[in-house]
Amino acid sequence: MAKIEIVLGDITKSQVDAIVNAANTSLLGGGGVDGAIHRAAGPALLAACRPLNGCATGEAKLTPGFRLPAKYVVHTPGPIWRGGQHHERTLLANSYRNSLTLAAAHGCQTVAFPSISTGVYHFPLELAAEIALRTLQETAATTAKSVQLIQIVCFDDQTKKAYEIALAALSA
Ligand code: AR6
Repeated sequence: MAKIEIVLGDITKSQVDAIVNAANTSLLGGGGVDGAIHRAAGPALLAACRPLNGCATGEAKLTPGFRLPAKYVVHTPGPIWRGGQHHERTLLANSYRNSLTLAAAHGCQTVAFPSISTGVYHFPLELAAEIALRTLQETAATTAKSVQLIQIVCFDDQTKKAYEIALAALSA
């Protein structure tokens, strides 16, 4: 069973087999964690993303990590929060499930995730943390059994606290 760890930091520095990118459906880069990953990986990452022809919300596509310490980047567009009645919860769960399953299919044993959709996409943080951890735990127990370590890399203390609380609730 995979261990789930909540850490504070910059995901572009993560020494794991795969990092997950909170992308948009174009897969052609953006701000936030997406911008940071593209800057750190170098221009070859954009060149690898172009022929993928984008990605639907909740789906996932994989590229090499290029200059990153991680071997792979799994790109997933999370949902934009539009009030909660537009399948946002299901789509966010899909992003986590599909990303972890794709990384596992490429032999990844260690995978790092950012807090998908809780930045400019405005998904409520506490709800996102609960969905993320429940989905990752379920997926690790079923379709991604080879994964040993899942890290949630939080960029600020408030995000870290929300995931710690959600993890404690899940383990209780
Ligand atoms: N390492 C870890 N987490 C980070 C980093 C980093 N280097 N930089 C930011 N975060 P966001 P979204 C955190 O807005 O809400 C992009 O333009 C950030 O503080 O990056 O899914 C895409 O192209 C927040 O907690 O992603 C899309 O258009 C979390 O990552 C759109 O933003 C997610 O914030 C996706 O929006």
